[in-house]
Amino acid sequence: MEMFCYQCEETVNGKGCSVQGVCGKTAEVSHLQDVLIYLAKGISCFAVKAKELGLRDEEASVFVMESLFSTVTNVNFDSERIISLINKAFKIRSRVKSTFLGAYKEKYKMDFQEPLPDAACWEREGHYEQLLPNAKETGVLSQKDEDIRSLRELIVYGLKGLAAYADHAYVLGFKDESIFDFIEEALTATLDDSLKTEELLSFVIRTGEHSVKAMKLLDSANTSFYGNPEITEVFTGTKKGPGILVSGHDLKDLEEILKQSEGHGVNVYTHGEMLPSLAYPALKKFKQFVGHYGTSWWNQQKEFDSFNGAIVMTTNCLQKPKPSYKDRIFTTGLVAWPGVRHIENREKEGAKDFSPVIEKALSLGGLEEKQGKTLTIGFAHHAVLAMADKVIEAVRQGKIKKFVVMSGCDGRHKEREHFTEAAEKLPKDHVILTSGCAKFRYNMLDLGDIDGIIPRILDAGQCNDSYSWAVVALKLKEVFGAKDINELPISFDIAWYEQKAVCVLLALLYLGFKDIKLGPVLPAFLSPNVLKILVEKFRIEKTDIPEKDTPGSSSQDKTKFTNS
Ligand code: SF4
Ligand code: SF3
Repeated sequence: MEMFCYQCEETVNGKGCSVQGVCGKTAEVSHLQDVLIYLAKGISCFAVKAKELGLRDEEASVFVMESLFSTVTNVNFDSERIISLINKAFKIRSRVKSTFLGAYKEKYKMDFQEPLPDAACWEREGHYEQLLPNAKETGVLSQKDEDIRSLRELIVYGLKGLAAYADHAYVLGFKDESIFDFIEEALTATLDDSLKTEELLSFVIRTGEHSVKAMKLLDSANTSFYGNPEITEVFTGTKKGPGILVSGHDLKDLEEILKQSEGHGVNVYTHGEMLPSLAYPALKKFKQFVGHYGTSWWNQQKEFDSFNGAIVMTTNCLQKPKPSYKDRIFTTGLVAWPGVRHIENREKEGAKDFSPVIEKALSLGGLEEKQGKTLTIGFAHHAVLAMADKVIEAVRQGKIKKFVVMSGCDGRHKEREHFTEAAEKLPKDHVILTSGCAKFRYNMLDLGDIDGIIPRILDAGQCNDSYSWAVVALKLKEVFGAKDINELPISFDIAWYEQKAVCVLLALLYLGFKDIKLGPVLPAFLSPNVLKILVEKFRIEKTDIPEKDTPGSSSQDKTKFTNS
């Protein structure tokens, strides 16, 4: 069965996965995800029209958001789960449609007559037999114009990342209706054949605008619930005894695991993107929350194999579980793998039941004591702004010549060694601002500090905490009275893998940053013409490896903020 997906950095030959995903996605799952996104667009089309008549359907908006999130790379690999989402999508689309048609008739005393896009009408309800033979009609390649396809997919992938962040905030009770509205408006725009390059480009930038909103919303949700991250030393070895390893980005899942495992004699560790949770006061207070184990997602098969405890994947990035740990890994939320035990969603006010995870950890005999290096984390905007005077003084005195934002994702490609080498080679007066799992390429390096006060690697947290670097940049702009944010001594070398990084990139473009380096390779979904536009408008460049390009070695001299 053929498929087509080119949404992530590891796509086959930098062109597209057409037989099976490098990520482990089967052709069947790929087709089903295409159908789900198509139906989410159809729901959005009616939701936008219903809102014009003053009618909102929050359940539909949340469903659209979660459908987008479910199709982010390395989230859901389970056909049965996606089919149940598809069947729900048909029901929701039909409900939103009849709400709209009824309200229209009542208002205008006539039936709605305008033509509708295919995604609003496409009907293949049922199981594989009905869905799969027709799924190609809904896929990426159904759009024949490669530039329109490229812009539409750029919007959809940005929306996927944005939806993931908005969903994490929603789980904590934080929502912003303007984000729901934009997601639906933008998905509808990707069905509109009258929209050409300029109009679609404006949706690309507006996706960046709403990405900033979503990251800000999630920042408010996380800090309201768990406090502002504090500068924290993290143990990266293991303690003797039973353990649970929690990976992904969902802090509420982690909080419930910590509450439920208290007093059971089980230690809890973070993996991958969960590392920053050890800096939140309301999470780090748990005595059994002992530290961090391992590195980033793509090392999980090796690292989970040697972690003799229970493992919970709260979001991406999940890889195919090896038989050696398949019976001790659990998924939850939107994450799924066929045959892997899933912790079901919470009912309204209640908590998820993580007792099977705790029982599994206790049954395994536990881990051995192992030493590990200490990591210092917790440099989100609150902590960095608290030491703003010192940072500004260091810039004025020329002790810090440049900040290099090296945020984003990690991945398997060998070219990513560039980020380690680049971090090692940076001049001693350059400070790395990091967030996301990209940091695992250099966060164990001893890069020292500036004046014994400011570490040369400041880790703000998860990929969504890239928001912190926007806050810090805007503060520096204000303090130094810069007219343009690009005058600041900040450069960007963004590592991308999946669609959350697309959301972060679009957020930076919306904020006006230029000369962003993106690597290790440029997205396959950017057609030559669309890439040309992005290069002309935003001066985006591919990260060069490595002698030609040391991050921070921008052609522009940005040293005018020093006193000397
Ligand atoms: Fe391929 Fe990436 Fe799509 Fe997976 S998400 S099928 S690796 S392009
Ligand atoms: Fe990493 Fe998946 Fe993107 Fe949250 S865990 S940054 S790749």
